[in-house]
Amino acid sequence: MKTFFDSIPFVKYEGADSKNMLAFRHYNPDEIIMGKSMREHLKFAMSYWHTMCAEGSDMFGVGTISKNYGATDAMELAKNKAYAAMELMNKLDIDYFCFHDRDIAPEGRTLAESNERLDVISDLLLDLMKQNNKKLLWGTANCFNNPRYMHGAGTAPNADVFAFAAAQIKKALEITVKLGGNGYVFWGGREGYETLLNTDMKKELDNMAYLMRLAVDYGRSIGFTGDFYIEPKPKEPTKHQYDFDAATVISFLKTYGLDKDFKLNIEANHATLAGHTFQHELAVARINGAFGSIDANQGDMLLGWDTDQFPTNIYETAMCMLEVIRAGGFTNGGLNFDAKTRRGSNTPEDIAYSYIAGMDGFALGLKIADKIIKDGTIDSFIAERYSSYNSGIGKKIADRAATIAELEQYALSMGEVTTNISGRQEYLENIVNSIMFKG
Ligand code: XLS
Ligand code: CA
Ligand code: CA
Repeated sequence: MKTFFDSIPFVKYEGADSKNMLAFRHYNPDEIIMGKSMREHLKFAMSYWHTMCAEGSDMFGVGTISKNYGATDAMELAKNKAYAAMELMNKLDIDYFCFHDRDIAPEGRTLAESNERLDVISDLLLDLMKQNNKKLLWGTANCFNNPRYMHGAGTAPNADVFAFAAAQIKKALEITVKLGGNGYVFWGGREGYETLLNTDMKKELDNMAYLMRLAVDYGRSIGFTGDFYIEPKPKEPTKHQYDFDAATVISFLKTYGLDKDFKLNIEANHATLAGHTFQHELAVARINGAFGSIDANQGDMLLGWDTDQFPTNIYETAMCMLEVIRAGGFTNGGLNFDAKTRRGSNTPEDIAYSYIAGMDGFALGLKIADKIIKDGTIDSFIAERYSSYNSGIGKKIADRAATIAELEQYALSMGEVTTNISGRQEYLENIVNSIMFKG
């Protein structure tokens, strides 16, 4: 097999004391935690778009790292990328990847040509996946990059654009099924609006839901048994993204009867852009039975845009893994590193350092979440905090057996509430610190 990452070794677990920064300190794939290996708990995936494609350009400058893999034409590039992807995943011990249609094969002059290119590259990927024991976590269609999608895809005011998007999604679903993917993502790229002076919001939402319904029906008809996901994001590129946050998306799914087929793909950076914590978004998904998959990254609290940084904040990974465990773990989903190295981190080794940091970050998060659960203080504190619902008037409320007149009678005879107790936030924060850090 052609090789492209000669400076990156096969990364192995060496333990917390290792000085080798091209080794895992905490991610020990075979270590058993709560009855499952870390590999099974974490289900790491590589994002094809950032890792294999993006060259570090931003609106102030061109790329700083080449991702042309020695190719001289677009299809050779796509093929070399597929080989390079396998090599990198092997070296980093990553089992899964995620892609947009246009990440794996370049768009052609016509839809037919684009589809032929997808056939060629997906044939190659299928072979390479078998040889290298790699799996597709989820696929998606890039319905936001091409100028045709300037006003949206499923929400476009132009029916021809809607039809084109539907055709593109149909093909992306076929490729996802062909490669054995267990997930298909809708991230609403340009599904939103800038001004109501030119927008019929109701028509756009109705159309977006209809496109999803068409995708579900077609996907199921060709044997896709996995999960469809919506990935919430509040802004960027449009001012008002329709899939603002988990609660908004769940309400949309229920309104349009799509909640049986769709779960959520929660991205950390999108959560914070919506003014929520990552943990909040995961909890909203979980309590609504919509927890599906995760785009693992982090934003910068000082920047108001989607920086897609590799996740190294251990408080965040720990609280995330606590939610994943509470949700019963991943089924079809996993942890996709929708993350990129900073523009100034521009060598192949930086890609390895970044993934190692992210994987170790989540391995530590998993271990800490396990300790928090075993320690039990947090869970029993929460249970105790609501214990007034276990007896007396509280039990009646919990059983939904109280009348409002009875509650009035109870309140009148009580006089004033004298039973409120401290929420002990700082005490609990210190408990978490004492579990995380032994000094
Ligand atoms: C962009 C999104 C995107 C989706 C897949 O902000 O994170 O990359 O994950 O289309
Ligand atoms: Ca994402
Ligand atoms: Ca993002």
